[in-house]
Amino acid sequence: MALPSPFVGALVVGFVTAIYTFSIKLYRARMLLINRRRQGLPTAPNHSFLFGHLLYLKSVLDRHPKDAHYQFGFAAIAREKFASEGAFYMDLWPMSGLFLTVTSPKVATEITQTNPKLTSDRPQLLRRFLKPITGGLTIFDLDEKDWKPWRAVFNKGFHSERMYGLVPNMVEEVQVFAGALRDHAARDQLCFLDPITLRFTIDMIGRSIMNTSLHAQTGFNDLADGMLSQIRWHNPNAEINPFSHFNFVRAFVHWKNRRQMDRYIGAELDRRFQEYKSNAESSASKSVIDLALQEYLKGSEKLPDKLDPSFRAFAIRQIKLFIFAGYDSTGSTFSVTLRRPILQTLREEHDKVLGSNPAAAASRLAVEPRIINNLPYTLAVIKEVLRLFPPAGTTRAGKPGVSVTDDAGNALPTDDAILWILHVEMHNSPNYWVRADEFLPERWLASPDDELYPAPGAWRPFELGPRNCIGQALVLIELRVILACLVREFDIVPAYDEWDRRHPTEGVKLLRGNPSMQKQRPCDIEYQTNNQIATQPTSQPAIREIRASYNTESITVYQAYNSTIASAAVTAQKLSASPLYKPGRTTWIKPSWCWMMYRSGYSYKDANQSCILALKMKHEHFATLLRSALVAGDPRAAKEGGATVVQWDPERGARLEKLGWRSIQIGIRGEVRERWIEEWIGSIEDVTEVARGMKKKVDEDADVGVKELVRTGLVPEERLYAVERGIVERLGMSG
Ligand SMILES: *[C@@H]1O[C@H](CO)[C@@H](O)[C@H](O)[C@H]1NC(C)=O
Ligand SMILES: *[C@@H]1O[C@H](CO)[C@@H](O)[C@H](O)[C@H]1NC(C)=O
Ligand SMILES: *[C@@H]1O[C@H](CO)[C@@H](O)[C@H](O)[C@H]1NC(C)=O
Ligand SMILES: CC(=O)N[C@H]1CO[C@H](CO)[C@@H](O)[C@@H]1O
Repeated sequence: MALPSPFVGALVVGFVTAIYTFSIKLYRARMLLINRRRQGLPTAPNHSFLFGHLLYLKSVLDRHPKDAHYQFGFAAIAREKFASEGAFYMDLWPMSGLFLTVTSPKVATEITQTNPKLTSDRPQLLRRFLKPITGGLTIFDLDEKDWKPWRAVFNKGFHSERMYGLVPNMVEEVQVFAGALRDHAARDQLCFLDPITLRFTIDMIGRSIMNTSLHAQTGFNDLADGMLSQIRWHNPNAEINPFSHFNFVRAFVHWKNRRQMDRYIGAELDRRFQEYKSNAESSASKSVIDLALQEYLKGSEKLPDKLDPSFRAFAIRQIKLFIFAGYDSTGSTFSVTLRRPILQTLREEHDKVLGSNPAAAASRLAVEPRIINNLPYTLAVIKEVLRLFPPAGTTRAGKPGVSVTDDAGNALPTDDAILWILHVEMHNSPNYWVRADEFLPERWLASPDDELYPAPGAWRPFELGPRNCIGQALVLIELRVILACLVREFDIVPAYDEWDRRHPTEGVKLLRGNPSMQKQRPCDIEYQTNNQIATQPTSQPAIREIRASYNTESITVYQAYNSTIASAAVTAQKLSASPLYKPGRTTWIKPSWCWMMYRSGYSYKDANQSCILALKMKHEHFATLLRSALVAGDPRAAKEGGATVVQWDPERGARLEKLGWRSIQIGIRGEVRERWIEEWIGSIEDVTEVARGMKKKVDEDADVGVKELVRTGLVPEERLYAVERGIVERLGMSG
């Protein structure tokens, strides 16, 4: 009996080869570190031949809170073992490779500013980290030769003088954000600042980079929500863990989001290009992409019909990178700033420079953007926050034969190493800062003979040298605008202790005695006492706008049915579950709760409408519905085969009284109706009891208002829901 020996033979040979290759690589990786240790250079302790420093790193990380970024583990090693060198090697092969972690400003200066062999090239590792977000190379991770011309194209767009022209647009977004904070303040509940800040940041970036309103704060948008999903699915450990790429679900989600974002940005670019072509001189927008486009096309004899595909593809990736990087730095910085307790001096400066009425600050900034340069203390606060909480570190690729000199005078070869400048430790180290742990904006206003005066090169949140952050002027302007508009209206109080009391967990909670290094901790937003804005009524809605209850996942709409149909639908989580369910030619949905109450008489009016169902839909499905919709009676409906109609009925109050504006009713018919019923309804909930509870409360308490009903959960909170620019007119909202 003969075995299929050639096959087994091949298998054995393959296996032996794999082991052999692995062993050679392992040996080579480990010897890199061992050789450096033998030369007496600073290398992390507890190196193992099999695992390198992976187990050691794990044992250090185990001393930290679970949700802390791994950079804090590196920071702990730097502080405990290598304070006098300011740099050390660590062997993380096969996860990444040999790291040379740098915390000394002197070494960092050599790497990013003074040694031309090191200043410009990024390690491969960074590409692995960014690829899921951007889909390819950008000016952030290109090698020097390819990077230079692109940087020049984008430099023009980010020139600080131009940035002031963007302030009026920024102010508009800040107003929307202030509205969200006001909602939270009125509700008097703990909330997470990060999700609202993140959407706000995306809107800010949309305005400044693309001159577009993305409405991420108030509704669904392909680009904004694609990026948010991308970030949710992004694995920050991808930098040190190549195996994270074997998650196929993640790979699919990333691919899908990327396609969705690319399409959106691509269409926007094409529009800009056509605008530019039709009138190159008058293009008024100062947004980064417009200026980059002008710079790129400058000097072309004759403009091509279509945007050059290679520029287009690069610009798409680049814009995604700006959004990602901007969200990370602006969002987190500002989130931390607002949480600082000592804001009194800041408020006094704003009173003095912007006038004593906080409500007037926004309009003042919009007409006089350069006034932010008269806010030195505000800038000092921002710098101090960026010192204590730097948003990122930086990396460069080591080069054969090139060394750097550490604080103890050792020459450290950079060959084969990833050079990582660790801002968190450099910015917080008592070696380089006086009273390093204290939040002291004064140090940024100190004179050079003051001991608080910062040491040169020790503050590098935007890095220094040729590959510094291209967006730094934008970020510093944005943050000042935000603080100037908001600090006098709100107090944002961290509620970490209360959170921990309510959600007790095992394990370490504090990082260097400080909880605010971690994300996802809630806070309490309150109005600043004696505030003049707080007493103003919130503005009245426009005559026609969509208001709905929604979150990042879905939007809620209502319908009423009789009990047979409703209970079958809830049980099966399918609207058509009951055989008695016979939708009419048109089935109407409604995002306004009070209008549903009016239509169904709080569920008491009509036995056929005695059960109120809340149907949740994904934003993308809701957006698809609206895209094909027309106002009832629009003559275009006949031509297009009119699947969906909308109607604007007078909105109702809690007592079903008519209000001065209108709310939308959407009638779904034809094939779309089938899709909606079968595929687009995400979940079905019977909310009849809420309707009846509301009626009871309204009947019993003549004084109760909507705000109180919202607070007690009898009326869902409905907020402005922005629609895509292109369909405003079709929906009859432009008049
Ligand atoms: C490192 O090794 C020493 C002894 O060689 C041991 O005492 C110590 O616990 C180890 N530390 C870590 C973090 O593994
Ligand atoms: C609900 O409506 C269906 C058809 O419209 C009817 O056959 C059924 O009896 C009704 N159920 C109740 C409880 O009224
Ligand atoms: C409820 O609907 C059914 C079927 O459409 C109809 O026959 C019946 O009269 C309706 N009942 C009421 C109270 O309107
Ligand atoms: C949506 C948006 O921000 N549009 C702006 C584009 O740029 C022009 C010129 O600066 C502004 O007037 C628009 O408001």
